[in-house]
Amino acid sequence: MRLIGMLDSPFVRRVAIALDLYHLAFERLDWSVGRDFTSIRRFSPLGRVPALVLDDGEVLVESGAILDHLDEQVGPAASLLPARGAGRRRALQLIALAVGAAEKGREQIYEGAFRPPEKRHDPWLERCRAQMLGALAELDRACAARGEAQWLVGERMTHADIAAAVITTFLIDSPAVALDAAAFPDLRAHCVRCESLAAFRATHVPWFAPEA
Ligand SMILES: N[C@@H](CCC(=O)N[C@@H](CS)C(=O)NCC(=O)O)C(=O)O
Repeated sequence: MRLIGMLDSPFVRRVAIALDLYHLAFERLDWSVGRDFTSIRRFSPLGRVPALVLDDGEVLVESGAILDHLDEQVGPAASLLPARGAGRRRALQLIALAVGAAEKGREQIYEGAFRPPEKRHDPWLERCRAQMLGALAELDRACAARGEAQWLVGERMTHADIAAAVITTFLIDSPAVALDAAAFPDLRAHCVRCESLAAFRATHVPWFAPEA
């Protein structure tokens, strides 16, 4: 398997962490969405990462769809997503909030990276920031509400824990967003704890600014 995309993308990173935790061998193509746009589009017509190229050449895109395939490969006992019921719904809800917050952060980053400064549209940036902060506040509440429990859903780490942690790191690291994580103390504590684990440490890279 080949995973296309750089690890400063939280979408790529959550797939890389799951591959590691699942002990699935893969090669990573460290392609930038700016510099390597043409190469990425040879595999993914959207020109987005992550894309996962399977051994038979099939290409999967969108982190959630890629993880769905990996979960199926490892089976329900090892899967990082509950198989059914309230736990699955809760995990998917938290993942949607985390991925949505990262997408709203991404919009703020791309405004500076891809649009000329004189065309910067502040109302759009403010809207994205408000949406991102709303989702983060909900994730912070979820982290607070679990009390003494180690993980956000059930007794084991799920994709929700991974997504919440990596998007928080992404939003803190990106200079265009520069999230003040002190505003979300329980989410920040969750992030710090996850980032201390080996699979997270192995995939944390310095911020790499996208270029047009
Ligand atoms: N919802 C998508 C988001 C993927 C995404 O936005 N990736 C960014 C990199 S952080 C990208 O490819 N951006 C290039 C572009 O959209 O032009 C996922 O979960 O995979």
